Amino acid sequence: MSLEQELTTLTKKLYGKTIKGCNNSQLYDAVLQLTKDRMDRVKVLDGKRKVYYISMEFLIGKLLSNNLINLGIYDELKDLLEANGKDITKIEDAEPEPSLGNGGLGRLAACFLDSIATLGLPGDGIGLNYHYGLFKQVFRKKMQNAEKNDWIEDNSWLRKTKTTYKVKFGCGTVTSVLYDIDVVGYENGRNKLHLFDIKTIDESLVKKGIYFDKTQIDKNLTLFLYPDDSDKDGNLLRIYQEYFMVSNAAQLIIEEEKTKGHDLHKLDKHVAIQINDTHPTMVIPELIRILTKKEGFTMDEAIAVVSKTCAYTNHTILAEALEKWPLDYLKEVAPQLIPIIRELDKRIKAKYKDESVQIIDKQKRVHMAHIDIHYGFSVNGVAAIHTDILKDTELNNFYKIYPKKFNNKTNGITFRRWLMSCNPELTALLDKTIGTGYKKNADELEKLLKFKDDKKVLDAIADIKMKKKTELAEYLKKKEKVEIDPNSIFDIQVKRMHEYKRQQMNALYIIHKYLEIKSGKLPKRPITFIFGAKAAPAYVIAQDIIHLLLVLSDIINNDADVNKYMKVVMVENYNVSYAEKLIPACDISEQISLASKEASGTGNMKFMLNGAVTLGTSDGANVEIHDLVGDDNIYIFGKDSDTVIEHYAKADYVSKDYYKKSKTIREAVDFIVSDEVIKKGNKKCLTRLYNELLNKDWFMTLLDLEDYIKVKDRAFRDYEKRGEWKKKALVNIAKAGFFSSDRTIAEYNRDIWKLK
Ligand code: 26V
Repeated sequence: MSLEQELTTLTKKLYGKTIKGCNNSQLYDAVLQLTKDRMDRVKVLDGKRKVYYISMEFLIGKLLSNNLINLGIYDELKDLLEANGKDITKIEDAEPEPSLGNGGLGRLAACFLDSIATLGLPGDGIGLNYHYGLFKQVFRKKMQNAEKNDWIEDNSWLRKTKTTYKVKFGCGTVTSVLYDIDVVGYENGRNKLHLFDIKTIDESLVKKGIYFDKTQIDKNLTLFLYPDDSDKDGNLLRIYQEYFMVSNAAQLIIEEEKTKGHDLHKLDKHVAIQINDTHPTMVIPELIRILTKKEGFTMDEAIAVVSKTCAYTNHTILAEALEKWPLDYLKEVAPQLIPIIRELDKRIKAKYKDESVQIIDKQKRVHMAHIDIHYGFSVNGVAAIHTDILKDTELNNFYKIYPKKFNNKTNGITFRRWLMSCNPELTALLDKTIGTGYKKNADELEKLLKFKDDKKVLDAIADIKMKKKTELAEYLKKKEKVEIDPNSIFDIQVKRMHEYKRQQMNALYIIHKYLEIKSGKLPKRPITFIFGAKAAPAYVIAQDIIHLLLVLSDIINNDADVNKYMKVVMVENYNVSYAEKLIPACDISEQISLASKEASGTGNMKFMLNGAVTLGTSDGANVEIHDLVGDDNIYIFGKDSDTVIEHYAKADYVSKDYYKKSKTIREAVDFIVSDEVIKKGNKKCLTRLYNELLNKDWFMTLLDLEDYIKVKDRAFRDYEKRGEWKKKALVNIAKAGFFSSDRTIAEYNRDIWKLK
């Protein structure tokens, strides 16, 4: 059947209408069904060994266009719809964005699933089906409000399966149900994303905003991702979610192995389990428990085989994100795991006296990462500098014990979504200029370097940038009610709101620029500063930074003397779909974390691939971007990670010293609590932020502020040398091939999973 016949049959069946007669939302339903039918026909990937990627988050974004691209029918369908007077992008708009992730870790998991299938490797994701996922961000009175994100519709990518398991908690047993989402690779086979839910979920528990009774586990377990964990009930719920996820994962993996007729004593020959950060760590004791209690293994046998099956990825060195659960909490959630965890701890204590490598510490807290490192076969960081910091500092004592377990896997991004889907214009230009080979082998992007002095190609890239900036300006006008000038420089910082990412430093630059303009020093070209970020609901200072940005945007955008030269836009509810519009339109990519703190970053790679130039610190994958593009094609500033780590070790950073020394810094910081700002904002929030910067500044904003201002001003000046800037854009695109997640996954497979 032709695509046209197939779609018409569906529109007739679903709505009794022709393609022309359907509206966009009806067409979305029909195209969704068509895509699912087509995916059913794609071969299921299999092989000797299979990887299970267990993660609390899968930030998959909308799936329609990605799936159509991977099935190879995007263009055909687009033309068919066009012939019927329909616009495929309008149909894509009808899809709700799944809310199953929070930030980099979750988006990475989604890119990885795409690449695993694209490389033809057998590998499924395992996670949870959060009904309201991560909260929806709404701005009211220039503050962030959190609302539930109701993303699941009757018709969706989720397929309810017959699989159900029992999960036993200290407080009783719940029954799970499994939903699957198919994952098709780019012109390759099919894997699955398994999302577990509970049968007894009760959405009516959520009364207002994102508040609900945290104690009714059998009703609330899969309502939200990262529910507020600032109190004990919140912590417990988090542990319930984690245990629920891994208990289901363990049961599913063992069932699949038995169905295949595999000997569980050889689990490691057929299965690799990738533990995405410490959240799924309990899969280790849970598997050991099942093998010893139900499958007749001795403890030694179970520990040996599980240790050869599980591998751990570390995504952060931030102390507050490294999970250390009180043993009592674990006991309340999963008492059956306690004897296993104690046994694992006992064996380590017998071998090593060093307290820093033990599993249960003196305060009876269980260090989840320590379980992973001792009882897994691989520990990887996510960018070269991050892995070095793990080896040399954070996990040095473990590295000394297990040097061979440590390895680096620099993150990557799927080019299907972050180039082909979000920037079809650039994709078409690349196809025409260097051929289509780069889609399967991203290194071929380097062929573009031959055109570094080709005015036609350079202008074509610049024209595409202008088109994407114009499209974004139109979108922001509708969505955020703000008018921005596509001829201005688009300077963009989009990522989770966190002090270590230093959005507050960008805000201080903006204040500095505002004061300069007020005093008559005008920039050559207007600048549009764009932010997008959600702050964890319990993270007060992060909320304050959002407030400051919204207040600045109000003051600046409404000041007739200034708004000709600069504007500030904080977009509401930044998510994957927003990223797909912002990233292709960006000129300057802000990657300004305090060196040593951003494990990798992946936004930096997406911006680069779309021809933006990075303004960043020597942190995470910025370091590798710098190495690839060279000094001329990136703007690096600030203190390096060694210096920062030394400041922490010596505890000698005093932000007030920097404030006292520099008039520029003083003026910018003081402005936060000036009458002008307080008048437009909330005094308590702004004063709290001011005091934080002045008296604590844990992430050393003021340390790098002057250098940031200097280098950022240089970047803005260089933007005026248009010919040279266009070359920078071209080099960034050409060198982005290394950051394809196909490369990353090939490395995971070569060094860790060994699937084929
Ligand atoms: C996030 C949150 C946010 C809400 C409150 C509780 C909580 C606990 C844990 C986490 C996970 C943080 C780990 C994370 O997302 N790391 C990021 O991983 C990316 C992929 O490797 C990497 O590019 C980023 O640099 C790193 O920050």
